[in-house]
Amino acid sequence: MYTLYYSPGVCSMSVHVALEELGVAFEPHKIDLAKGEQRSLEYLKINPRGQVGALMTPDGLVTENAAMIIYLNDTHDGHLIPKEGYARATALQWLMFANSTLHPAYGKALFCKKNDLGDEAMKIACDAIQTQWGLVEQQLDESGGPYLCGENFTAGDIYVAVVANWDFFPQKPKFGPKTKALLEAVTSRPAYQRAIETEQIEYTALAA
Ligand SMILES: N[C@@H](CCC(=O)N[C@@H](CS)C(=O)NCC(=O)O)C(=O)O
Repeated sequence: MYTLYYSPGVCSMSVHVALEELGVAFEPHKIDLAKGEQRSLEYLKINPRGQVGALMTPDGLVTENAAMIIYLNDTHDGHLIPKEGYARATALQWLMFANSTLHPAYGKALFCKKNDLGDEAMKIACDAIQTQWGLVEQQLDESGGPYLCGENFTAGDIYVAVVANWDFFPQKPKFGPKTKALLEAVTSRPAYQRAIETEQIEYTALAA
C-alpha cells in the first residue's frame, strides 16, 4: 500500500493523477501548506526539504515528483512512460520539462509575490512563464499532438495540466489552441477527474 503526502492542486497532484491512471491503491495524506504543516517536525522526517509530494512505498520513501511517477510507472508496468528507447527519452524529457523548467518558472513568480518584489519583477517572472507556454504550444505543433509526445499520452502531459491551473499571479498565462486542447484532453480523463474530486479543487485553467 502506498501513502501519498500531497497538498490540493500543487505539484504533488501529478503523482496523484499518475496513481489514479495506473489504478494503484493508495492512501492520500493531506499536508496543509497554508498552515505550514510541511515544516512540522513530523513531516520533515518524511521529507527534510519540507515540500510535497512524498510517497511511502512498500520499498521505502520516494521524494521528488518526477522520481515518484517514474518509480510508479516502472513498478506497475504503466502506460505513462514507454519502457525504452527514444520514446522513453522524449517522455522523460517532457516530464522533466514540467518538473524542472515549467514548475520553477512559477516558483520565481511566487518568490516575487512572497517577497513583495514589485510589479516589474513580477512582470519579468510572468513573461518567463508565458515563454514556457509558448514552447509547449510549439512542441504540440511539432509533435502533431494531441499530446506533447504526439499520439502518446505520457506523464509530462499530466504534470503540465497540473501546473496550468496555478493562477495566483496578476498576469494570467495565455494558452495557445493546441495547449487548450491538450489540457481539455488530459483533465477530462477519469483519473484526472477522480484526483480533482479527492483534492477538492476547481480546474479553472480552461475557464477564460
Ligand atoms: N522538485 C520538487 C518540488 C516540490 C515543490 O516545489 N513543492 C511545493 C508545492 S508545488 C511545496 O511543497 N511548497 C511548500 C513550501 O515550499 O513551503 C519535487 O518535484 O518534489
